[in-house]
Amino acid sequence: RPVTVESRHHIQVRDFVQLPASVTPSPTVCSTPAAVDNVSQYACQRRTTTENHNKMFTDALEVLAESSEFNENEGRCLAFRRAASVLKSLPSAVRSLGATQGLPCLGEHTEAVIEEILQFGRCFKVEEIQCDERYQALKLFTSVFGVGPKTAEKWYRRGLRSFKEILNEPAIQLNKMQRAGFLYYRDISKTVSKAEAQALRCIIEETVHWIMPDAILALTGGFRRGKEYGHDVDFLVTTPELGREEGLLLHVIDRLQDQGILLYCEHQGTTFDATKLPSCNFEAMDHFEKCFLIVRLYEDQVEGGLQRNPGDSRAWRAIRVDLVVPPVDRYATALLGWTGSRQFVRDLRRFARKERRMLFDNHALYDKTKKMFLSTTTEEDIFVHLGLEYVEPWQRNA
Ligand code: DCT
Ligand code: MG
Repeated sequence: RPVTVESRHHIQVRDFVQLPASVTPSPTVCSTPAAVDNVSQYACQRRTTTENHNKMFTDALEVLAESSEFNENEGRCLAFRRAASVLKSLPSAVRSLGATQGLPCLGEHTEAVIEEILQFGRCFKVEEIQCDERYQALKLFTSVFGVGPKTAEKWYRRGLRSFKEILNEPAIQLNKMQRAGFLYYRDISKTVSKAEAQALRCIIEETVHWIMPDAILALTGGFRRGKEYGHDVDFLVTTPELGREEGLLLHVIDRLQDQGILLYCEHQGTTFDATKLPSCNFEAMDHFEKCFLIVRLYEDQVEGGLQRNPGDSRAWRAIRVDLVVPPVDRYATALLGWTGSRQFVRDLRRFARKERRMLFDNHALYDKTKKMFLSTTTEEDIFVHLGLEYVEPWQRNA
C-alpha cells in the first residue's frame, strides 16, 4: 500500500526524520518536513522548555561532558553539551537512530551513545566513567561551594578522596568560601524548590524596598525559566536612575546581617568599565557589583514548608543566593545573561559573533560592522538587533 502524505507526515512527526536537501528520500521517508522545522545549530533559535523528553540521553551526555571538563578537554565537553541541548529541544523522545538524522551538533560519539542506549537501555562508557575513582572524587569535590575543577584536581593529586580526608589534612588551607561550603554542605548541596525561591524573593524584595522603595528587583536564573528546582536563587537589582545603585548592595547586605539571616557573604565591587568591548570569553565572570550569599530560610516563611533532610529537626535551612547589581542602562543585557541557560546564552554570543558580526555579553551589544554599541532597553531589543525571533524565558532551558 502506498505511503500517503498523512502517514508520511505521521512518521516525520514521531521520528523527527529531517534529511538534508541533498539526500534522495527513500519511499517511506519524506524529505520535506512540514510539521517539524529544521532544528538550528544555535540554542537561541530553538525553543526549549523544562520538559525534556530525552533525559535518558541528555543525562548520559552530561556525564561525558563533565568527564571531558575534568580532563580539560574543552572542545569535547562543549560538543557533548551542544548535542544534549539539541536533544532537550525536541518535542518528543528519540526512538530510533534514524530519528536523529539531520539534527545538528550530533557527532559520531553522541550517535554511538544514543545507539547504545536505544539498544541496551544504558551506555557502557558512561557507566565506566561513573565507576572511575578520579571522576567520582572530582565530582564530589566540585560539589562543594567554592571548589572548582582546578582545586578538586589538586586535592585528588595529593591522594585525597573524601571530605574527611580533606578536612583532616593539615596542609590544606580552605578559603572562606570553601569553609562555608563545607559548613553548610548538607543544606546547599540539596536542591532549592520553587516555593523556597519564592520565599527568598519575598525576603530580598522586602529588604531592598525597605532601603529603596523604587528599586527594581528581578528573579533570574533557572527559576525565571520556570524550573521547579535549582541549586541557588539568582536576583538582579537595579535602580530607575543611573548611579543611584551605588552603595545599595552593601546596604542590603547590612540589613540582611541585622536580620540575623546572613550565614555567609562574599561581596565583589564593580569592575565595570564602559569603554571595554564585550568579552568573547563566555566563562569570564561579568564586571557588575555582586554578592554570593548563604542565607538562612525559616520553615514558616515557605508555603508548604522547607524541603528537609531526613532526621533534620531544625526550623531552617541554608540556601545559596546571588545578587547582581548592573547599572540600569545595562539591565537588559544583564537580565538576558543571568536568566541563562548557560547554553542558551553561550549560543546567543556565538550567533551574534558568527552570524551578525556583533559582540554580545552581560554588559553590552556591539556591532562590529557599524562600529557602535546598540541600545538595549529590554530583552526584546536584543533579539530584534540580532534578527532573532523573541524566545520567552521559559523557552530558554537549552
Ligand atoms: N551566569 C553568568 N555569569 C556567571 C555565572 C552565571 O552570566 N558568572 C549566568 C548563566 C546562567 C545564570 O547566570 C544563572 O546561573 P546558575 O545559577 O549557575 O544557573 P541556573 O540556570 O540558575 O541553574 P540552577 O538551577 O542550577 O541554579
Ligand atoms: Mg541559579
